[in-house]
Amino acid sequence: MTSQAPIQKPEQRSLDAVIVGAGFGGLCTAIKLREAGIENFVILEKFGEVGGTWRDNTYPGAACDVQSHLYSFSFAGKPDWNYRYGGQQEIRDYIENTTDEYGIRPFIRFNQEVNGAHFDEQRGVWTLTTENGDVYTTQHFVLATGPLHEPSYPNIPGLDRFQGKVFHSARWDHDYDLTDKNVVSIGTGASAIQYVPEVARQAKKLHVMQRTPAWIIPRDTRAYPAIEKRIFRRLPLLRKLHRARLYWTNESRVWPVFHPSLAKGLQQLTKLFIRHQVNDKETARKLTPSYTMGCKRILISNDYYPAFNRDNVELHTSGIAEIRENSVVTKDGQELPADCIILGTGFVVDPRQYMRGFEVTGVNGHRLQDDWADASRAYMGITVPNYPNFYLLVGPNTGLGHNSIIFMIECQVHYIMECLKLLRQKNADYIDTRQQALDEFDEEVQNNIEGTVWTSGCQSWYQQEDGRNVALWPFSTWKYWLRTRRVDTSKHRFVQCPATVNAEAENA
Ligand code: N01
Repeated sequence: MTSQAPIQKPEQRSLDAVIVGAGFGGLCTAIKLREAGIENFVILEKFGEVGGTWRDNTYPGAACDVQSHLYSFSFAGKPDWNYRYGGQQEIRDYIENTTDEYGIRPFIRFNQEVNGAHFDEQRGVWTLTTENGDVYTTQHFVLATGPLHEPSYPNIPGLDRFQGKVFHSARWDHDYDLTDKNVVSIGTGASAIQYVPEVARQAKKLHVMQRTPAWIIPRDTRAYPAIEKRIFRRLPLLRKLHRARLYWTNESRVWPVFHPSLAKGLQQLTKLFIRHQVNDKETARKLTPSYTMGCKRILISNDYYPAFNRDNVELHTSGIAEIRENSVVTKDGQELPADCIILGTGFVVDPRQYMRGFEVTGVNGHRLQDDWADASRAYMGITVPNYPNFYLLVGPNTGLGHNSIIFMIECQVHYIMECLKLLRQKNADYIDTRQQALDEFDEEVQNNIEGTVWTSGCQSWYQQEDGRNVALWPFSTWKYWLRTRRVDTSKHRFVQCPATVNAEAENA
């Protein structure tokens, strides 16, 4: 062999990358891999279609609370969004069309639920196994499942005895006709406040079980007229300016997060909105939160509060004592007849829980479940020490309450592509983040969370049970953009695995 010959790896890797999940994150990664000339990858998707949360959440009234021109890829603008806030079907269509437009569908293996991933440091490869027994080996492993995919089912006494229909908001049963039914809806988060007005229009009686009210502000929605769509199509620069304006408007909403006194001011205005929208004073009082606005996610709706002016809608706040065969019993002693119970009870958002059936092992026998035993942590929310070439999308502390998560996903995918570039430049097999880098990053993030509105005294899915916020990015999003432009090489190790070192020695 001459020194010019390509280096033969002793073991061929089957794939350059495996992406788990075909939602926005998986799709973005796939598009950017192809742009970089990498075609030897697959996306493993648990279900039979793309779309992630926008495939699963089909409940009536489902829509995004981030403006469509911003809740879409910067590189795949859509000039003809129908509404400022896209509905579920329009967003799902966007994802499906983008998948086809960028030729991603042939790379997707549907109905492949991954249940394990193991890193072999000798060969520098990940081996992923699936529920149907398939095995994939790959150099890079991107986990793009996101935190909002596993429905959270409440542990309410008697729920399993209920004889009527039960379904979760993310598993809506469209074959079940709610017309003239007695319906009990549990939860008053982002999903419930969207379907409650729709269900109220159909059901004979709707009982809304509220544990904690949400702060809900008006939805500044509007339809884009045909002329505006034409302008956006012909003059993409104007569409981009529109997108930029939406981005900066949303970004300004980060201020109340850091200055809870500002949030308290906004809260006074929202109280007026509630009083204006709800006829009954006592109901309005019960719908008004007692925690500082922004501590839990701020919701937007114009038709949730008015739903309580209907004769067939009743708000219950005492809590649920038990569920019987055909009724729900409240803690203040009312027995509510029920044909159907809708669980608007959110998602299992803690990676330690939603990854419990998914064993991930890194170098030196590290198990992600052990390393995350007290909390999930990732450098920039993307990489984890001892798990080389493993990347998370919308990982710990990179969620948002005030702007578009697609912006964060694009930053993360850019960062991953930078890692891949660096590995090639350094002729290394894997990149492994230094523990110190993660510790410092984590400390910075957690310190910045202190004193924000999120720590002002409420319980939300942003926190794990000990109160630690594991979900949100506590800075402006443009700072995240800046910090993910380049990979700081001092924070990582670039490693040639023994097999490559030996092969190079033989080739020399
Ligand atoms: O879930 P949630 P979601 N007994 O966790 C209550 C995104 N999203 O599906 O507040 C009684 O917010 C719980 O009560 P409490 C968005 O990021 C976006 O609505 O914990 N009640 C709460 O009221 C969002 O934040 C969009 O006291 C129980 C509700 O159930 C995230 O998804 C639309 C209970 C759960 O609310 C999750 O939203 C939809 C129990 N045992 C979703 N357990 C848009 O873009 C829970 N609850 C518009």
